[in-house]
Amino acid sequence: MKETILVLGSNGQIGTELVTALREAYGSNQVVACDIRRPDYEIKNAGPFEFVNVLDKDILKATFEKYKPTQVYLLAALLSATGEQNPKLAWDLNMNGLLNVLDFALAYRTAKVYWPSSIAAFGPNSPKNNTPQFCTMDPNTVYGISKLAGERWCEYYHQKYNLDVRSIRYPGLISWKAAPGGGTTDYAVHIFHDALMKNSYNSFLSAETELPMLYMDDAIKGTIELMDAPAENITIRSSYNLAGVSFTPEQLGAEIRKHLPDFKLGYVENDPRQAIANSWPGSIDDSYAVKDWNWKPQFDLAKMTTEMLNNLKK
Ligand code: AKB
Repeated sequence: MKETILVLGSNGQIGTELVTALREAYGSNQVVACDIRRPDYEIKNAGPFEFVNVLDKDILKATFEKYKPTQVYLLAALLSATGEQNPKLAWDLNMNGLLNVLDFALAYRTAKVYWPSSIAAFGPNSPKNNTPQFCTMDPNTVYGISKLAGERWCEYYHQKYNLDVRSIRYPGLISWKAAPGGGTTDYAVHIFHDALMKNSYNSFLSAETELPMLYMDDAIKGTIELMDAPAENITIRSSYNLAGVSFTPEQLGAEIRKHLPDFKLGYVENDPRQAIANSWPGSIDDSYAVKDWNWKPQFDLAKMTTEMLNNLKK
């Protein structure tokens, strides 16, 4: 069957690379990039683009009507740090955007829906190390609350209406092609840019703050592998834990110093993102993803650091 794929929120950190990967796999014209703004970068394998605000039901409906998508990826969201600056907007976009898409996916018989959750769905009373798939989840950011609620809605639509919705709890995502947009893990991208430009960086998270992270190539690979897995293998319909590599700012700084020996890493105190990071896991148990769809990341800290520096240098 010929696939037609909508990527909603295509201009963001994930969308930018996911659209390219999906166009390579399915053909440029089969993947419709949708966002509230035109992309300001040159898209490789350019294909169709639509202006879509996921909160505008008329436009969203018209887009489903026009393309009758077989797969939809909903990536439009406000992240953890930006969400705290505008909690009501974060709730509205993250929650109502999801419900609108789930409803149109049902109405237009979309075969598969992808929606990302996050490690932000965990909270201060979740186990910190090797955080399991099932445990106490008490997020204390609006973003985290919306992700946990969204997970419950995804499972609900699957159980009640048999909608094939799939999801991953992304850790911090590290990429060089598109900038991250307002998250707590963004330091791990900014550090590479500043290392190359200024040979120094001031981290807004403290030296010993360990967080789970994933290189973007692995995130895209995992996302497409999950979407390609046979439906009967998918045992988690809320959202899968996914691990890549866990590190602290200090460990990342030491790795960068292997390439740039004079790199200086300083720390900014009292940044509000520290409290958010403190409420999140340090590392993740992703055994369900390993068992259900053979998840295996390709990038460790050393390989990721080399790739980031080499690509940003170009
Ligand atoms: C954020 O920091 O808000 C995101 C996330 C972990 O979901 N990168």
